[in-house]
Amino acid sequence: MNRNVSIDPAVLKMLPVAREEGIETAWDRHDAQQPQCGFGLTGLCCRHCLQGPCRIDPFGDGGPQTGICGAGPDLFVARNLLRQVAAGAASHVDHAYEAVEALLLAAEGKAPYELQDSKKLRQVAGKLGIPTEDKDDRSLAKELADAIFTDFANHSGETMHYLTATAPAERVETWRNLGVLPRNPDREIRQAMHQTSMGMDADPVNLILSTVRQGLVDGYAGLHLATDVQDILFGTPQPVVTEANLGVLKEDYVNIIVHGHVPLLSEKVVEWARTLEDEAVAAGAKGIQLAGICCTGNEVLMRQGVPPATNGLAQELAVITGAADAVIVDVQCIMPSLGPVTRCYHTALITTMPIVKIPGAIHVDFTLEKADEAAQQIIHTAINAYKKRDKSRVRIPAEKTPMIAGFSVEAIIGALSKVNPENPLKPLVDNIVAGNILGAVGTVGCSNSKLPHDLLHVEMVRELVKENVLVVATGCSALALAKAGFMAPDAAERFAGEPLKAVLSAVGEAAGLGCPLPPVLHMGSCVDNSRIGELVYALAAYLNVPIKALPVVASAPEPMHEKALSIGTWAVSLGLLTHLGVVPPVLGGPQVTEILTSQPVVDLLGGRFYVESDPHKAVGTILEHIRAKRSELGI
Ligand code: BF8
Ligand code: SF4
Repeated sequence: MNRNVSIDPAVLKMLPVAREEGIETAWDRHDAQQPQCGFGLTGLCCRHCLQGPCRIDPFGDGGPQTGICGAGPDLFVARNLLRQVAAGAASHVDHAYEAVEALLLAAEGKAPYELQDSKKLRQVAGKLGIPTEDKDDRSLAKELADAIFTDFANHSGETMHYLTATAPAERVETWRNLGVLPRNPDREIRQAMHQTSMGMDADPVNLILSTVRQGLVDGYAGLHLATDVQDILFGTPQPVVTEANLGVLKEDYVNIIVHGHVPLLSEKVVEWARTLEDEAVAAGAKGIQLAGICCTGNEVLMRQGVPPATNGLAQELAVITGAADAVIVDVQCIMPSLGPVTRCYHTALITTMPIVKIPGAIHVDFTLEKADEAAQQIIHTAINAYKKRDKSRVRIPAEKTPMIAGFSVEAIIGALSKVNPENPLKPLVDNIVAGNILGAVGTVGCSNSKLPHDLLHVEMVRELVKENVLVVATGCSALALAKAGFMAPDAAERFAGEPLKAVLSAVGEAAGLGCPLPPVLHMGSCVDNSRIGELVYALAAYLNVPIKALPVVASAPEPMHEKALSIGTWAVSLGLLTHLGVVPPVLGGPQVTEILTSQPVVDLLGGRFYVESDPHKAVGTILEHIRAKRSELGI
């Protein structure tokens, strides 16, 4: 493993420890996979029926050009892509569905969750047209949950209500004209599986339109829905100060790591860790140190100030510190390798969901009704594991970086309203018009073993903020940027161009933050890309232009998960230039690649995909796009 694997100093310290301990990591397994299969990489492998696998020769030099059924390269690629995007959407929709179930049970008093944000409850109910006056929170929450469930039961053929209630009218019209509006999220995901099975759709263009529809399913029945409901249940984030990276683990504490995506469990773990701290002290520890990995980590970071241990690709290293007493996982982005790696240590790996079991893990059945019992059992298991910790194997790297998170749209508007109470967006827009803020980029998504870990996130953002581009971040991208110091109190001073720095200082001071706003605002987990959406809708509405006219770009510098593809598809469908630093498996289909990355999709949706793995070139194109949009707007 001689390549540049990561720029995170904690990772670079931990990898030799892993080697010393004889433990394989994702980077070792990445190397063992080389060279990866060219058919798979280009999307030219089909296993959609038992006559296959069929493969198409990507170079056209004599090998087969169709599968056994006659499917050609663009059809292979379009079908595979639709399945991937549908899988990404399914992940987010399943997540959101559980949050709505929790909302309903909380409203009925059948599950131990509060409705923490009455204002958000009323706002979300209001957008769905539910009258809110003279209703207590519980009955309104029940009505809201029922109204949301009607989308999932919708057999009318009408568009999903949550989408029309949330998305800008201009977008809804565009999508209506293309015939891509989703009806019932479950029905659309089912149909995508049907449409891509053997002997079905043979038209790559029609399959791409269905892919766009899946992007909308993800955006509205996944991202927006999950964020809205989670804010109602757990509160809308406000700025919190903490630290990021493996150094947040503490030698003399019971270290409990929450990992996965859905805060229904992790919020309870945080609550009970605080309540049962005395038991940890009785076991000889100084207390309980909580830490997060991946997006459930982001959820409890945003609302509870729990420090993130690291991002997805480095998850095994948190265990290899020898100091993780329990790793509690719910769903998504959980490497199966955590089973064998935790078995090398005293670490209790605790699975909690019926659809995520890992051989060797302790399974604590998490149900909404008995959430408190499950969380208590988990904390007890962690404290017991702590008692078995081998102190001689503890190797916590010192790295940790101060950070500010918690920038929901409400928090951003709250800070701006200290500058202009009547019209909070005005200072932001005025500074964009004046060029103090050149534009905005949302950096989102994962880390990917194909690239040096964190490098693209960090190098791109370093250049962007120097060029006075305001960055908003979510997911593992946000965690990479936090670790690298872009969310620290001194980040504006260290990284931002002078005009941007002046704006961030003025807002930070007015908002009483005690420091400038960081040039990278942490907006939350991957479902919280909905928050970036809300901000973009608000800017477009303020300027009275379509989203595609804004000097705004989306970027997933190191995408890994299928969810990154479905979020990216949603971003393109909003009208945004959407950068990917890793090429998805589409290059084997020239027509599909052309449609997704060039004028045809710009004509239809206003946005397009743009793939570039060189961070400097990517920033060049992004800045060019932002400047072009500015000049089209006449600013
Ligand atoms: O939902 S960024 S590796 S943790 S998929 Fe997973 Fe990717 Fe991280 Fe968050 Ni998002
Ligand atoms: Fe081959 Fe067609 Fe079956 Fe795919 S669906 S495996 S291309 S025969």
